[in-house]
Amino acid sequence: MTEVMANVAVPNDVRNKGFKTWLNEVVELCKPDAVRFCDGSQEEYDELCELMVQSGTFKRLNPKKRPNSYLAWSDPSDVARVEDRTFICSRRKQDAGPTNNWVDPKEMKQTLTKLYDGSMRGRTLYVVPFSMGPIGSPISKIGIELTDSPYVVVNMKIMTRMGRKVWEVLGEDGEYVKCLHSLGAPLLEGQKDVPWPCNPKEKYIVHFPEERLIWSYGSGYGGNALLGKKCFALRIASVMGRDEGWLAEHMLIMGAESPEGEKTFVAAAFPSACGKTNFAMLVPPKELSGWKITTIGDDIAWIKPDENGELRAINPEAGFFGVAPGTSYSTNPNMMEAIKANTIFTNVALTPDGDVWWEGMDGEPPAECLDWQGQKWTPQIAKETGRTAAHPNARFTVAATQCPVIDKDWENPEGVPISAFIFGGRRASNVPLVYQAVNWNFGVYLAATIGSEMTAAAFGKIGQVRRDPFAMLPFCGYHMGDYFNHWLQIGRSVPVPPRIFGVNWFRKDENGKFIWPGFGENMRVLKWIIDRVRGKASAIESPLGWMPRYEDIDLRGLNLSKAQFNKLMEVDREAWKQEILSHEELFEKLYDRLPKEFILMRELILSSLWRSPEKWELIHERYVEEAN
Ligand code: TSX
Ligand code: MN
Repeated sequence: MTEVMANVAVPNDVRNKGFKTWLNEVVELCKPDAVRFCDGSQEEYDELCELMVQSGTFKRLNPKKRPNSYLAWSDPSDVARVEDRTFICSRRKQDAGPTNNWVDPKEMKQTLTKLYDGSMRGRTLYVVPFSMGPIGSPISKIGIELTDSPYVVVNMKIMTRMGRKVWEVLGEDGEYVKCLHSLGAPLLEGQKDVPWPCNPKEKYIVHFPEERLIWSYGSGYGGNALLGKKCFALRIASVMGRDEGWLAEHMLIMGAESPEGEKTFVAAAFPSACGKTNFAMLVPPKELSGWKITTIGDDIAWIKPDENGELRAINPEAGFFGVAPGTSYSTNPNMMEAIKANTIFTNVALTPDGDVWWEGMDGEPPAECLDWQGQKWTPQIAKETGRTAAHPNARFTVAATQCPVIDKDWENPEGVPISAFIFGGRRASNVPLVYQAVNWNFGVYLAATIGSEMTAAAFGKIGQVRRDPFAMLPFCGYHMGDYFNHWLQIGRSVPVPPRIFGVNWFRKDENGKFIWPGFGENMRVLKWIIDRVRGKASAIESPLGWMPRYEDIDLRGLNLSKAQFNKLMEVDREAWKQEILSHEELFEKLYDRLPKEFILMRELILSSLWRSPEKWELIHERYVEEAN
C-alpha cells in the first residue's frame, strides 16, 4: 500500500494516473468515512454479504433450501429503472435526439455536484474495477464504479468480471468508463441506517457520452445502480460502437447445434415482457430433441466485425439479472436450476421455511409468506386486495456459470459468429409468427419499427402498439436516427451480413387465445430460421419478406392445423396498410436524421401490399401444389 492522498491507501497494483486524480476528486466531494478497494475475491463477497445481513439489507436464506443465497427488500420507492430520471447529457442536444432526456452537461454537473456534496458521509466508498466482457478480449472494455452501496458491490461481483486483474489490463494510462454512484443517503453522527438506503426524493441516472462518464444518484436498484449494465454496456457502449464501428445491442445470444453437429449462433432483441431470457435458454420439444440450445447471454450483446468482416458477438456481462415473477420449471427450467444456490434475490417473497417465492412459480402458492414489503401475505389476502407477494419487477442475480446450458464459448475472447438477427414483439394481431426480411436494409427497417402491445397500463392504453426500435428505445445513448444509419452502415461494410428475421409468439385468435404454443416449441421457428440461413429451407414471398409455408416448418407432434397455421401467418392487406402508415409517427419524430432509405422502403412495402388476402391464399396453395 502507498499513501497517495490523505486518508486513502491505494494498493500498489493501482497505477493509473488519471484514476487517482478522479478518485481524489470524488472523495473530496462525496466525503465518505472510508475508502475500500475491492479485489473481487470470494472472501470479500462473503464478508460484504455478512455485513449486509448485520445491517438488515440482506436476509440469509435457509442453507438447506437455497445455499449461500440472500434476499433483499428494497425501499418501496426504489423498485425499477427510472426512465424519466435518465439523461443523455451530450454537448449538443441534437446528439441525444428526441427520444432521450437531455440537459446541458455543465448545468447537470452543477446540479449533481450539489447533491453529491457530502452524500457519502457515514458510509464507505467502494472502488469497484470491472471488465465488461472477458478480461483482455479485443471486444471488452473496462469500467470503474465508485459506489457507497455494498449491495452494488456484491451484485457487480456476479454481473461483471470484477477485481484485481482489471488494474493490470488498465496499466498506467489505459482507458475506462468512469461510473460514479451514490445512494444519496448520507448518515449523520449516530444516525441509524435503514435496510435499503436511497434518496426517495431525488434520482438521477446521467450519462456524459463524450466523456464516457456516468453519474448516478439516489437509487440502489438494478440498472440505476449496477452501472456496468444498461448505463455502460448499452448507453455509453452504443456511442463507443458508433464511433468505433461496432454494435452494442439489447440482445440475447444463443447457440443452436443441429442433430448433425452444425453449430449456428443467433442474436435476438425483444422489448420487455416478451420472454427474452426464456428464449435464450429454450429447451427443444421432444420431436426436435436432437437440437441443443446453449446460452451466451440473455440481455446484452457487443458485436464487432472481425478482420474478415464477420460479425462476432460477446456477452459483456458475467451473470443474469432476471425478472423472477413468471420464472418456473415450465417457462425456464434452466434458469430454475441456475438459481438453486449462490443467488441474490431482490423483492421476492420469503416463505416460512426460509426460501423464496414469486407469482408464476411451479405448484401451489404458499399458504402464508412475507411479501416483498415484509407484510403477511396469503392467497386469500391476494384475492381480496390484489396484492402480489413478489414485486412484479423482483429480480435474481446469478452467475452465468450456474446456467446448465451456458455455451462452451461464452467466454471466448474472439466472440461467436452471428448468422442471424431476430427481432420480436408482443402483437395480438397483424404480425405473423415468423418472416425473413428480403435484405439487410429491409431488416433494419423491420427492427426499427418493432413494437409491443401494452399488457400493463403502466405505459399508455392497453392494446396500443408502443414502438420500441431494436428494443433500444430506453438504451440508445445517442440520436435514434443516427443509430439506424449506423446499422445501415454496418450492413454496407461487411461482405455477408447476417440474415434478419421478425417473430411474434403472441398472435391471438378471434377468441383471444394464443395460437402459437410458444416456449420450447419456438425451437421449430428457430430451426426454420437456421435452415434459411444455411439455404436448407423453403419460403414464399410475402409483402413483409420471406415466410414459411405449412410444410416448410417442422411441426411434427404439434397439434396445429393448416388453418391455424395460416391464421398465424396471415398478412392482412388493410391492416398492414394502417401498420405501415402508422410508422409515420416514429419517423416524424426522428425526421431530421432518419435514413432516406426508410422513406423509400416504406413506399416499397406499401406498393407490395396490393394482393388481397384471398389471392395471397391462392398463391400459397399454388406453391404447395407445385412443391408436392
Ligand atoms: O417467454 C415466453 N415465451 C418465450 C419462450 C421461449 N412467454 C412468456 C412471456 C412473458 C415473459 C410466452 N408467453 C411465450 C413464449 O414463447 N408465449 C406466450 C403466450 C402463451 C402463454 C401460454 C400458453 C401459450 C402461449 N399456453 C398455455 O398456457 C397452456
Ligand atoms: Mn434488458
